[in-house]
Order: sequence, then C-alpha cells, then structure tokens
Amino acid sequence: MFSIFPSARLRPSPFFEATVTDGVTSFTTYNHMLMPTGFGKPEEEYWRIINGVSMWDVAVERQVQLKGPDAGKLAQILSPRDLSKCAVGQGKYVALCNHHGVLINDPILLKLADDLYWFSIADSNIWFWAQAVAAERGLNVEISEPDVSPLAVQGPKAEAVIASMFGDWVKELKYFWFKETEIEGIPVAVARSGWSKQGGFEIYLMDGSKGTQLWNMVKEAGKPWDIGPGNPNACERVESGLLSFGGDTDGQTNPYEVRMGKYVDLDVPDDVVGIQALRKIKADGPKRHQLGVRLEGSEPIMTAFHWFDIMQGNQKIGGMTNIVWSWRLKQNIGFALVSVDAKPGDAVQVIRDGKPVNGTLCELPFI
Ligand code: THG
Repeated sequence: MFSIFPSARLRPSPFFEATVTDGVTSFTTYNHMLMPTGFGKPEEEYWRIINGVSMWDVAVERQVQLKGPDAGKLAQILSPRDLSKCAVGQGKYVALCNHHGVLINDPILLKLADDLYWFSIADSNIWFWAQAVAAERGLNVEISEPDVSPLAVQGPKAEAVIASMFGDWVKELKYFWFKETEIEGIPVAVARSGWSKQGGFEIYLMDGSKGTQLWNMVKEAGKPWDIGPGNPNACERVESGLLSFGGDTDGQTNPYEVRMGKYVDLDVPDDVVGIQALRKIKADGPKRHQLGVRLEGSEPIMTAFHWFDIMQGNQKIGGMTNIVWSWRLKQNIGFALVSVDAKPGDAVQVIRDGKPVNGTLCELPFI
C-alpha cells in the first residue's frame, strides 16, 4: 500500500536489519524511530507470547540518562513517586507529570549508580523536558540519550532462554531489577521487565553496532523453546490491563484516571514537578476513571484510528481508547476512559462508524 523507511531523523533501531531479515511486515513510529508491530501471523505471534517465548525489538524505548552529582535529585523532581529507597540495580515504574499533574510519560526508572539514572521512556520527548527542568533548577547534571536499546524476551519460557544465555542468577532477579553484564564481549544490562503480563526479561544493548549479533544470539539460544519474533502485543496488553501512554491518555489525563495513583506519593518534597496539582486532584477527586469494556458480537472489529465515543442513552460518558479481538475471551474488548459516575457492570453503547454497539463496563485487567 505504502512504504516507510528509517533515516537520520526517523532513526533505525540497532535491530532493524535483523527484524527485516526475520520478516517484519509492519511498523509504527515511536520516539522518532520505527518499531516493528507485526511479522505477518498475528494469532500465532499472540499465542507464542501466552504459551512460549517471543523476542521484540523495543529499542524505541529510549533511555534519558541523568548523570552527575544532582542526578538523583533531578530524578526525584521529575517523578511524583518516592525514590528515596530506590537501590542501585532497582527499577521502578513512574508517572512523569507536568506542572498541572497531567501525565506526560510513564517510564521505567533504572538506578545504575548514585549519580546515574535512566528513564526508559514511552513515546514523548522527555529529553527536552529533563534538560529544561534541570537548567531552571540550576542542577549539576548532564542529560543525554545514551547508545542503549532494549530487546525484550517475553512469555512463560523467557526465563529458560535468558538463563541459558546468562546463567541461573537471572532467576533471582526481582521484578524491574536489573544487572549490568556482558555476553560475548557485548555490554548489556539484563532486567526482569517488559510490557506483557506473561513474564519476561529485557536485554538493554549498550553498543548499537552489535544489534544483529545480539538478536541472532537470542534467536539461537531460544531455538529449543521455539522462540519467534514478535512485538509489544496489543491483544495481550489489553487483556492484561497495561497502559499505553499516548494511546489511552490525552492532554488532560492525570495518573489517578488511569490506575497509576498507586505510583504517586503525595508526601514527596514540594519541589517535585506537578505535586501540588496532584495533591489537589486527589483531594477534589478525579473526574474520570479507566475501566474495561466488553462488546457484544462474535466478529473482530477493526482497530480504531481514534477513540470511540461511549454513550449511556444519549449522554456521552467518555471514550473507548483501544479495541482488540481477544483470542482468549473470544470477544472485542478495550479500555474505557469514562466519567467516575459510570461503574463496572453498566451497560453502554460504543459508537462505531456512527452506529451503536452494545457493551458492558468491567474492572481491569480482563485476565
Ligand atoms: N520496557 C522498557 N521501557 C519502557 C517500557 C517497557 N518504557 C515505556 C513503557 N514500556 C512503559 N510502560 C509500562 C507500562 C506498564 C508496565 C511496564 C511499562 C508494567 N506494569 C505492571 C502493571 O501495570 O501491572 C506492573 C507495574 C508495577 O507493579 O510496578 O509492567 O516495557 N524498558
């Protein structure tokens, strides 16, 4: 239909050539890069994540590196989650907010040393944001985008693959914790993390010239477990209730609306960006919340290009922010960002192509 290619501006991932060799059929853009979104067999790719092991080029999850004496101070100023007990080698899921308490990214924060942190970011320009805040606050910290590219290995058999490559110590890694190491001379960090609920690891490649080599090592090591290429899987993540920043959020969304309130600590210092606004939002009570919606009908509905309106009678109560065919539930499901007056169990109508489809609100996750 049409083509899209990397360039100096739409930067190639270190794994780009390897994914082309392995038959990638579609990409999306993310952080000014291309990310594979399929290898031509969506259902097979889905079941491989549920039952086996899948490898993903997620180099688009760029690292915003904070380095220097004030790195820890800046990390805390940018994150309304208490980082005072974050240990070296630990990662934490954090909600970055602007001064109005609006969510602007949902990265994983990795603490590599007392003076070295990475925000492993979702799709927005945090590099600019961190530089601006650091300069305005007069902090002694250098902000950069290092040559670091995650490769995810996800699924119930991921641990066996990663242990066969790196050793049994990986089995002891706690969720979001990581360790720097090397494999055949390639510097990497190995983390227990990834955007699925099927378990898995991420290998942070720290030398972009070794992308094809690392990809092929994982592919080879995974053969006994029938590893195959995949990508952050829309169906699995919706079933599992994982948030997609920018997909499920808009320019007004605060963490409380999208189930991230548990990552906001209201007693962090007053200089944390957005904390005053978040305290007020919490005190006033958020206006919207995120639920699931299950639609009637036994045929897959094509992916949405935009949010679908959700109605109760003739009143619009919010939007359906994604839609997938769930192979496990055998129905169309998605997330609803709706008025807090709408509750699980409520009947709703989702407007698709101008026509209402009946649905029911439910708690997340679906599975
Ligand atoms: N890996 C890396 N960086 C990333 C992502 C990743 N950056 C952007 C994006 N993904 C961050 N978003 C998420 C969202 C949810 C989770 C992980 C990354 C997640 N959430 C669990 C949940 O919500 O149930 C658990 C969170 C917790 O308990 O702390 O796993 O995938 N490198």
